[in-house]
Amino acid sequence: MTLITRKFFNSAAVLAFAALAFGSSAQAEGNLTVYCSVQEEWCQSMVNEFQKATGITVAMTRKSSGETFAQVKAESANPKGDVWWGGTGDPHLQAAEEGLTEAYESPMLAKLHPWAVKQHETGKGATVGIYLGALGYGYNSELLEQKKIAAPACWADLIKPEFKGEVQIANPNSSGTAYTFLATMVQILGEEEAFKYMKALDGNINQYTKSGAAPAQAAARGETLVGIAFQHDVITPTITSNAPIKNVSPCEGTGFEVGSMSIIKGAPNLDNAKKWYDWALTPEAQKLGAASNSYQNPSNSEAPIPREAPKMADIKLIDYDFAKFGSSAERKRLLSRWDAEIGAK
Ligand code: S7P
Repeated sequence: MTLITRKFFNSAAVLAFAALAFGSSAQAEGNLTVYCSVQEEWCQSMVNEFQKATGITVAMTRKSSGETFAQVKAESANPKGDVWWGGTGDPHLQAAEEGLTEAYESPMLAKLHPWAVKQHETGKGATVGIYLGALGYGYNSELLEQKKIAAPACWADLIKPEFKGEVQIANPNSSGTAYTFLATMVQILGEEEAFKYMKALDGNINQYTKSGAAPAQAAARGETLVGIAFQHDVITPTITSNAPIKNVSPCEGTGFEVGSMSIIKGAPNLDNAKKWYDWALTPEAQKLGAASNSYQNPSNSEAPIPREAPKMADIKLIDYDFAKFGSSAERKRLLSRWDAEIGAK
């Protein structure tokens, strides 16, 4: 063997050893398709860091929770996605009940807060909690002053005549945020009163958006006075661009989400899906939320709660019934009623 050939074989052996020992990202480790339902910046950062950590190549699509549920269902005969990461817990529970997602017992479960494990149990192992966030709304304080309207503090304020054309929310079919709002009002007021409230609110709505966070962003830009959204989405524009948007925790109390993750049944890359699942439950991965300006409470008990995050202990949270409002029958029924009485008008 010449010196050059020997050198080549030596360095090849070193490289092979390094790849085995450290899971070198230089080596192709296969692929993974992730359906992501949080904000694009956080989705991208998760993908980049996972690729660096594992060498697995990730194809990611960002869509709202209701839209992703519909896509996973539509593709169920020939699944294209491996993991659905993020988005409100109700449609993840519906997917679990309808057999669209796969049960998985991650070794990381032992590290999670009880509310995240409860989501896993409710979904019979086919989903898990990854973050917690409370619903609320934001108003643009400059517009409020210009329009000389008293600051709203309750859900009831949003149906007052002075808010006509001033409120924005997403459509609950596409958006997990807006479905959380619908289910929250049903739990606070009872179903009949809740639908009366939704009709009255409809008179004040200027636009039903596709994405749940869009109304908060629009309020921050002054395109609507009020945007109903998760409180962590309301505070982001103040932090990133000092926008004049004030966060409201409604006086009657409010619902919340257990943002979730599920492995898609029939995932073409099941082993890599499990690798993503385990990694996404580590404190290191969960810190990427706040680093990407998303301020939910993470599910790993060793992951820090971002100091900017709305304080859950200060919010009057209802005892949201995830088993009921995440069930297939209830979600379908409430959305059909909303379509018939509000959306179809
Ligand atoms: O922006 C983050 C977040 O609020 O978005 C998720 C949401 O379901 C996706 O938006 P849609 O309402 O459009 O479905 C939440 O889970 C998450 O906290």
